Amino acid sequence: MTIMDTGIEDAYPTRVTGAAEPIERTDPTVWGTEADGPIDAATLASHDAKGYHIVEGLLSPGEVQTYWRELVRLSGDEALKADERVITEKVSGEVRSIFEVHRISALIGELVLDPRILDRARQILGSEVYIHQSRVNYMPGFKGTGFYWHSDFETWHAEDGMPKPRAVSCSIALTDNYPFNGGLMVMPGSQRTFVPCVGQTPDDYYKSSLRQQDIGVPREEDITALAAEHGIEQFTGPAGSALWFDSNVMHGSGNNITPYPRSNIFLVFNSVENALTAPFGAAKPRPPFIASRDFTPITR
Ligand code: 6CS
Ligand code: FE
Repeated sequence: MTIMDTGIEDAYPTRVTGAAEPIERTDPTVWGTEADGPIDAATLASHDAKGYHIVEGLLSPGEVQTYWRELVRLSGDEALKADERVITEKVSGEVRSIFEVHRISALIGELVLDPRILDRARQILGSEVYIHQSRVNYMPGFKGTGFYWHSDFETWHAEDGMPKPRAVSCSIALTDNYPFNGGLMVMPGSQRTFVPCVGQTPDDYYKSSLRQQDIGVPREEDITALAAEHGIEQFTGPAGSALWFDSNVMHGSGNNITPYPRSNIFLVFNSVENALTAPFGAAKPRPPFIASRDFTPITR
């Protein structure tokens, strides 16, 4: 256990030099109960065990069309392209992600307040919640590049100062997610193991890591061990379905060389009882458009 200069105990030391063994997670995956929201007991138990669950048809086909048109509008907005919140693909220069999209787009901002989404987040996290990060990942056809294996919490802990894995992501598919067009792969149950990553965090690392992450990725031997223990499942499903996944579940996606984009909206909810402190593995925190420091609970 390392005591940070802030005096906060670090239960999940990472960005270490030299080898570091995986750590058993000491925090729950599900913090609320069946009585706290719309998720039934069986689904809650499944999320607790696997670290994720899927909601088919979270958005209606009409809503999918509305949000897809919004994504097309955003990616075609030339003025927005100059904004630091827009991340382009390393090779093709096409739009890869747009961060803080719930503030940029009023329409997407409405999703944050939608009870079908907000009430699930509160139930899983067992508290009031706020948006830690929102983004659109476009994963365009032919040229969309994936995201190597990683735990979101490892980065949010090291670079944003998130104390515990008490955050959950809602990934809403706005295009059909097939096995072959860069669909998200997850290791069921892997959220219960924290895999420290080797390597010091470079200054302003986010300026490159959001295009291609090299630091803060697990060693191949750790990925191999996790895959052997948990297997790999893939989130596939029609546009409108949503994947809710724990901040520490090991996940990644391949490149997309098909003509079919795999575009998802990601809303990341953090518990207001898990507010960011000083980074646990970086010299200074990342900017608020990547890791919000407004911990005001979302209220409808
Ligand atoms: O660094 C981050 O916050 C982002 N990186 C990845 C690969 N997933 C989570 C998040 O969007
Ligand atoms: Fe991720």
